[in-house]
Amino acid sequence: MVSRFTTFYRHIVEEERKYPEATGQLSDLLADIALACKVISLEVNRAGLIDILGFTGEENIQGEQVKKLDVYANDVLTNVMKQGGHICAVCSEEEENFIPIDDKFTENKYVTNKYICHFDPLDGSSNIEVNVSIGTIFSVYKRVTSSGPGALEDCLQKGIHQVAAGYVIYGSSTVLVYTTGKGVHVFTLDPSVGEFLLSNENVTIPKKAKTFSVNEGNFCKWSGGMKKYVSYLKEIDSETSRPYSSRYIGSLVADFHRNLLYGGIFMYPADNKNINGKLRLMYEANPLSFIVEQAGGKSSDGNKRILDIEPKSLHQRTPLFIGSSDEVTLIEKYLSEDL
Ligand code: AHM
Ligand code: MG
Repeated sequence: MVSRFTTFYRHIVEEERKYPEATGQLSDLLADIALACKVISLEVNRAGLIDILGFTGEENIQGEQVKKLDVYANDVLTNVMKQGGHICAVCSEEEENFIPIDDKFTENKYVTNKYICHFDPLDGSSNIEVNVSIGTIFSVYKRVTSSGPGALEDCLQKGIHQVAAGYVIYGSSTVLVYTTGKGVHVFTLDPSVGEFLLSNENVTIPKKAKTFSVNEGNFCKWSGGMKKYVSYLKEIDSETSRPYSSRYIGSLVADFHRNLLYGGIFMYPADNKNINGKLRLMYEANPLSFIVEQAGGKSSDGNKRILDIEPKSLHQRTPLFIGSSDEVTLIEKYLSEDL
């Protein structure tokens, strides 16, 4: 039963307690991410008021140097991660290279930082300045090296090895969704107490979709299979509830979240200009794929499971088809007929 007073921290600690070997580092790391996102949420809400949008390097009315929101979000997350002392490297969509972090020395001994964190600090950049929902996406892996600052091999792991993933949407309210591989849980920020409170536990995505989310402006650049599939979704057929509704915000987190709750498919395919699509494997596709699978949905690059892709570089792009499982299976079929 959903309790009004289950905070995010209490939820993750209770999950971790089920594992006697757990040290608590993962709970603390996730709590640090939630803290950073609360700070970002405040700034997103204040952005219009204090006139900081889009003015990197300029002064605000208090005469302080101000930053663009995406730079601000990146700095907040990176600093909180560095201070927390649970991770040996941070990888951000905003940074070209990963940032290695050394082990910490406390109580006269070195403590190995066990985790790696990837994040897209402020996803939906084209919506930042127009007051449309944006979000933060995060993903956590266990290191594969034994100690010291993290190395590239720690950062470049397949999505299947994630130990936690989630996102925060800064919308009509601020919502945090996470998984540690034991279901998908949703929390809503109560600004009066400053806590994320549990609003929905063990969320599952409907198997069938009624909506599709894609940037149809790119239609002329798509492959034949992709064009046929989207045309199929728009045909009339009462048995399969077609035509589907089209919903596209242009913020992946917001489009994904709606589809997660109501059923739907989000697509960002390859096209003849971007042969690997637009979205990033490590910062966007992998974390959302972990979540969708935990919710009973499916995620694919059009041909194979996203979580099985061997990453070659931190900023690698991938086509993405994610959401209700029946729909993702069907688009894979359409795309295979392209070959
Ligand atoms: P960003 O990380 O620069 O914000 O880009 C990712 C965003 C996603 O949130 C969204 O799904 C997609 O880009 C929208 O792209 P487009 O404007 O090409 O439809
Ligand atoms: Mg992004």
